[in-house]
Amino acid sequence: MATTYDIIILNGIVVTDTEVAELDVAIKDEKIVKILKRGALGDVKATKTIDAEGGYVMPGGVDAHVHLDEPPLFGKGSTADNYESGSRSAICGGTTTMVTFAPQRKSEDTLLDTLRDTHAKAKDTCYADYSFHLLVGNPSANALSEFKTLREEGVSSLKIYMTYEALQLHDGQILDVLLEARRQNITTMVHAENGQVIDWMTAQLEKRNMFEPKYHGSSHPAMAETEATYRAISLSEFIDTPILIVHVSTPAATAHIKQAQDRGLPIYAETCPQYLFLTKNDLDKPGFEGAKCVCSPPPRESEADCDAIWDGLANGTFTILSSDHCPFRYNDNTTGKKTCITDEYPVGRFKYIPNGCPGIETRLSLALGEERLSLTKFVEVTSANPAKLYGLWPRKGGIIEGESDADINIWYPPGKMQQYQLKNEMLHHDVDYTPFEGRTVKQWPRWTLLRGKLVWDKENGGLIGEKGYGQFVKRGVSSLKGPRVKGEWQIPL
Ligand code: DUC
Ligand code: ZN
Ligand code: ZN
Repeated sequence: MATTYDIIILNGIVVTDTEVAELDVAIKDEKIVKILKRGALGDVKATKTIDAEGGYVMPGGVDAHVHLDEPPLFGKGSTADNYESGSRSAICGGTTTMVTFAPQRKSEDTLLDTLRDTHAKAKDTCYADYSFHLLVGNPSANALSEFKTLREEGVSSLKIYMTYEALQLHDGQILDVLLEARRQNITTMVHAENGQVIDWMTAQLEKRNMFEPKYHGSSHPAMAETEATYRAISLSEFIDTPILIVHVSTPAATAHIKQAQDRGLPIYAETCPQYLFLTKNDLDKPGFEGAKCVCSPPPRESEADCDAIWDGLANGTFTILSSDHCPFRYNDNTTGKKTCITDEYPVGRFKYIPNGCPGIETRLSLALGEERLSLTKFVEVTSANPAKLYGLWPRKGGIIEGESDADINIWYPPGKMQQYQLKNEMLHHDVDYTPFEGRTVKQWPRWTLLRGKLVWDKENGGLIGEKGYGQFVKRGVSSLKGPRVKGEWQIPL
């Protein structure tokens, strides 16, 4: 008997990280089961047919840097989005898989409790598929001994910090983490900023009564990122284990990364829309407005910095483009940006502004709409590479017959979508602003599928996916390059 497909997508231009082609796609039981030249599917039966009308058919977005339902870690204030609102916002912007953080605090000795608690926050509430990176605040002997179990539980990456009082590890602790990560085939993400430089600059600025949001930028000089990036690369090279430097913002840090990659080291890098679209001018808005763009590292000096980051995406220095969705409400003086305003400090105190911006819903559209990356590069950095780097490939991030989940974005055919100015009220997060307010939106997913189910239909109801449909996805080992030398690490003599 002939197969009845669940959904067929006809007349699209399929874009993956390696090809752009006129192909039709058939979906059954959550998977992509057939991909044929346009028209070659013939007269098949399908429960639903989508006519892409020449629009791009791309893998669903994979956003590998998302903060949801976190306690205060980066200044005063806690994240506005929980797993429900954050994953809803993800789907409405075409991100079908998100990897969020499970944060272990310095006062805790175990990672497995953190993992269990984070599972409880996400279970039955997500619209998008999800996984977790462990955020290691205390690499105690016990925590290190749990890396093996993390792998068995499908968690193959973790993040560490070189700054923030609540999280900063010293170099010896970083080496402990890297050595055990190497043993267990775990990818370590590093927040590379020199915490002592930031603390020193903060004290200097406060001594001079400089408290406004714009001084957040001055307190995080480019040098603090450049130095820490070089140090992180050096520590990784010493242990010979892969790292990913998160949210890179400066041309100088980018150059260190490129040099390391050119030497064949397994150094990966991430950047984020903040560093493509925002500059110091956004921090320097009148009054307290600049707090909306306080994130770390901060938006840098000028458009030339943004251009260097775009170039790094285009030339492959950056492996992935993530949102670093770290949402805090603006008009909120108990958990949001305004927690730092008091009678004594009417302009706030930049050092207490919670660091982070929302952006899970706008990442794909803003980056695609700019048309500065080739189509295949766009898919590579927003879907395929995050999936490969974090052990989700080929189930996520690709359109591969018989292998990939049917996670798909169908975009508007070029020229068909009416352009508009972005407004926060159009978004689905639980935040009262977007740092990208007023930007021109030139593209948006017209339809989004998650595991074969239509979850977003822009013109007919918008969000039609259901809370709880999103599942935890167990991850394997990174399919990008690992250590250069196999076997146990030996002390270099
Ligand atoms: N680092 C992040 O990755 N997210 C928000 C704050 C920070 O410093
Ligand atoms: Zn960070
Ligand atoms: Zn982050």
